[in-house]
Amino acid sequence: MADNSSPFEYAAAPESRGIVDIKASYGLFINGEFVDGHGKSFKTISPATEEVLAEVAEADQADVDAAVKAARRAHSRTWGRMPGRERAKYLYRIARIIQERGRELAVLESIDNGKPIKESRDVDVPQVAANFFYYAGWADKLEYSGYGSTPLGVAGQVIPWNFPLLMLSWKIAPALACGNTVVLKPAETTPLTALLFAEICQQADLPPGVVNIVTGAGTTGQALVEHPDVDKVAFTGSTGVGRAIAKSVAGTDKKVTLELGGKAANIVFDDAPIDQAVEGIVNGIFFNQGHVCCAGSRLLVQESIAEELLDRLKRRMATLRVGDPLDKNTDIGAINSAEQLGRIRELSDIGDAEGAERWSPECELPSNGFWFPPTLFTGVSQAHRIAREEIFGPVLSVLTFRTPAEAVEKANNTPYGLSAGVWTEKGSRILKVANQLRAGVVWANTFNKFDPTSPFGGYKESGYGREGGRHGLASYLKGGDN
Ligand code: TAP
Repeated sequence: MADNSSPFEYAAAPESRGIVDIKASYGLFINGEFVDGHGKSFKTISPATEEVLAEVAEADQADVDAAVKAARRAHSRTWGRMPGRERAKYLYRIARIIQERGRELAVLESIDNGKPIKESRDVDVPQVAANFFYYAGWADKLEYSGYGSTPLGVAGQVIPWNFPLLMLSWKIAPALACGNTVVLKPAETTPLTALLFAEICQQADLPPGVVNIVTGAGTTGQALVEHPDVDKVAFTGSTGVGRAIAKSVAGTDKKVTLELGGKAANIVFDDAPIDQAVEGIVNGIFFNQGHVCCAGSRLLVQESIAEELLDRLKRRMATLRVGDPLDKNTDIGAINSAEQLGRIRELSDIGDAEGAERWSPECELPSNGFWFPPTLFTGVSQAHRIAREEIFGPVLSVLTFRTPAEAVEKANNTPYGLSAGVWTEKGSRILKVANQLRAGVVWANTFNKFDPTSPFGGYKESGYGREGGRHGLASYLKGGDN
């Protein structure tokens, strides 16, 4: 048996590595307990230093079976029968503990993922708590959701490494509010905060089996989504894996939600407030190292202001600090893995080879760990791979346009359809352009704004189904669409 004592301990020094005590090894969280897996284990490392943080169990088929069984039992015996107002109390309790342990969660997230502490502390963790508060509020009001109030049963949820805790909250909070139980697999490179969340479930006295966490690689995820006793599959990740999952569940009666990739256009018109737009562009592509499915990775700027805007953008980029994720002044942290760094380098090199012009401010990168400087490419045409493919890193492709119609045409010229941004002083133009953009979310004079009350999701190869808001309940109730 794995050690069942708290895997993390508070330490005196706030906002430092000492705030969390990371154990040498972790088991799986099944039926309310940390248990050894039957399979192998893998190492999770700090992307900023490459040091091994912990050895984590890799759940095999037998472990996934045990987790699904525990979830099924909890659904039929406790959670699925519990009145919504009682479920709400647990969700509120979890939300409050997340707030209380916010620093611990933020530090651990930054250590395991590489993201800057000011983002994990001020964006990720507050949003995680907000999602649990929001869906706690729905638990006793499901009859007003428009999708009925009958849960599906057991949800198998698979999440990526870019927002480990936030994606967990997007998945677990609505599922539980609706009366489902869950088995969640975090990404292989970022398992630690999901395991700390498991401990929070214990602390909140959540009935055993309502939340189960199975760590592991893609094969663990595959075993989970293909499990015959899973009623609902919720996946966030790459379009390639999403497609494989859609095929594997075809012909079953499982409901499926897929949140996949993106290649968002951030469109700046000549009447836009330029300084504000520059901040929005920086936030759109450099937030979370650009590891963001809805990142504004294609800047479409109106030709008449392109020179001035790029000039200001470069000056702003030169102020960005790349480095230690735990330093409060860091703007851009570590790239999450060697593999992801390889992908970013490869696509950027392809950008060079295709004739685009690469620019990065001078910045010294740490010698250990995985790093990539904030980068922009000008002279990009729509045919270039850096304008078509998701780079998922701090790399911006800049294209220009002359007319609004051309901007819309270029923005929609992508197999993806997750998000877009529009910068203009004209309200009528915002409404017109937003209507023409084929994207699940369109931000106007802002970017990367999230709120638990707003639905989020894509069109085309960005997936289907919505998470967040009232619409997010549809995926977890019998009366919803998917
Ligand atoms: P993926 O490689 O697709 O991995 C996502 C998750 O699926 C991971 O937990 C992964 O495990 C698991 N997985 C891999 N193969 C699987 C299989 N055959 N069956 C079931 N699960 C499997 O994506 P990623 O590299 O982690 O994340 C980056 C991608 O996610 C980007 O394309 C990005 O756009 C997208 N993303 C989308 C959104 C939304 S909301 N649309 C949000 C965040 C990220 P391992 O960790 O072991 O590989």
